[in-house]
Amino acid sequence: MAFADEVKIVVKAGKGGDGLISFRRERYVPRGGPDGGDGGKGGSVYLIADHNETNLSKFLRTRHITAENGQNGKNNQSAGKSATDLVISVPVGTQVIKQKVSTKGKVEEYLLTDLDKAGTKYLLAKGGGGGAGNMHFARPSFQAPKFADLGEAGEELEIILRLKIIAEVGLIGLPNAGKSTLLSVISNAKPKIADYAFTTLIPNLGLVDFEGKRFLVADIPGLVEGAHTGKGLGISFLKHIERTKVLVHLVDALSPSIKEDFKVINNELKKYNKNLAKKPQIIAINKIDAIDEAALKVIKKQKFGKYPIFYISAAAHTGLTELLHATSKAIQMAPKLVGKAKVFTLADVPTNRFEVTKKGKGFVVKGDKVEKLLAKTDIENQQAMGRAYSVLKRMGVLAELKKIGAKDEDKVTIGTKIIEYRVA
Ligand SMILES: Nc1nc2c(ncn2[C@@H]2O[C@H](COP(=O)(O)OP(=O)(O)OP(=O)(O)O)[C@@H](O)[C@H]2O)c(=O)[nH]1
Ligand SMILES: [Mg+2]
Repeated sequence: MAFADEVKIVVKAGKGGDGLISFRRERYVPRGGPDGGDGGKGGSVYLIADHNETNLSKFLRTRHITAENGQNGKNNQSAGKSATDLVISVPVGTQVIKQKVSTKGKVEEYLLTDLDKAGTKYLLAKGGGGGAGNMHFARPSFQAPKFADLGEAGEELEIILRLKIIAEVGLIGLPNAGKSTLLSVISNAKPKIADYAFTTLIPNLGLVDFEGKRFLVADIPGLVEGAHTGKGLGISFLKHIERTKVLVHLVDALSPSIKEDFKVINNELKKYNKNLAKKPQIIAINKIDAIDEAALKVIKKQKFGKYPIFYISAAAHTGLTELLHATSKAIQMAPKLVGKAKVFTLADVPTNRFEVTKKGKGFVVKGDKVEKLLAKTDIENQQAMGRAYSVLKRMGVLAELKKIGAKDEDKVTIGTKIIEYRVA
């Protein structure tokens, strides 16, 4: 089963349909008025947090997400059809991140949203508005407008989706301790179980329904001594316990070194992030069905610091009610996770900003997005320029130019192109 907790995707919202240039044709009416309808809206792209999604692997196949364009306006004053919006479900805990590479090559990250609650919807890329048809432009003095507005381009961006699973409980322990077995017994998850290490290769999620309380448990596989240096499955999955409230630490009762096993895992946690090691932990010594009374007695003499301990058999379902009870209680007692990351809007990301300056008699506008816009605009084509001006207006470029003194027909340099300032 594929698993992905970080993907880079390209999202393109639909273009608005163009307004139509058309004139009524009726019998006995030689020159009908303009009847070109408006273009429909382009489809927007939304993300929605959904508990049924467990990871981001579906984006490995579809890295490009494109919403449909709105239809062009029709004659007889009919509007073109608007495109349907795309609503894409992602796991709860998906963060939307915009990366910006600075001129020195440093990657800066801007968190745009954290979809940390099921049902939360986020507008990722807005569809373009439809252009107005020529029916709107008739005036008593101007009865045959032979132009219409073009549809707006849809927003387009490259974005990182990064999943930090949100589960109340993280299930940790050495390989083969019985984590998957326990998860399969207490939750709706059906993970693979086998008598060898590294059976589980991806974090499994299970929903527990216990005494009227429901909570998510994440099985974090592949932790071994040296995980922080890349051994086992490394620490790539440890980020998925950062947002858990309680850790259930499974220890194999058949191991000759129970206490060592326990320390190994906690050391790895500490080395990854001190705060992980500070999370409330509940110890569950598993497989007690497979040892005799005397051995159990010896085990029970061992202390594990301040942590509460339960002696269970996941396979024989022994001691599970007590364990779940303590876990459920610990979730309620757990401190609220603090330190919410600062959330930015796309406008905060430098790529989308621009700078205007005065230079000699003219002006200069700098900024990736503005320069890209002009690069793809045929400045000899009036209509294309019309669109460019409307985008420049929407971005606030024209207003900024005006502020620093730009007047009609002043020269404005944007990238390699020189255009004229036009009153917004
Ligand atoms: N006797 C006994 N065996 C158990 C118990 N729980 C799990 N096992 C066995 O221990 C082995 C490992 O169980 P898993 O649940 O796959 O262990 P895991 O911790 O998920 O292992 P990895 O996915 O490899 O990290 C399997 O053969 C299970 O049948 C138990 O309570 N008693
Ligand atoms: Mg497993």
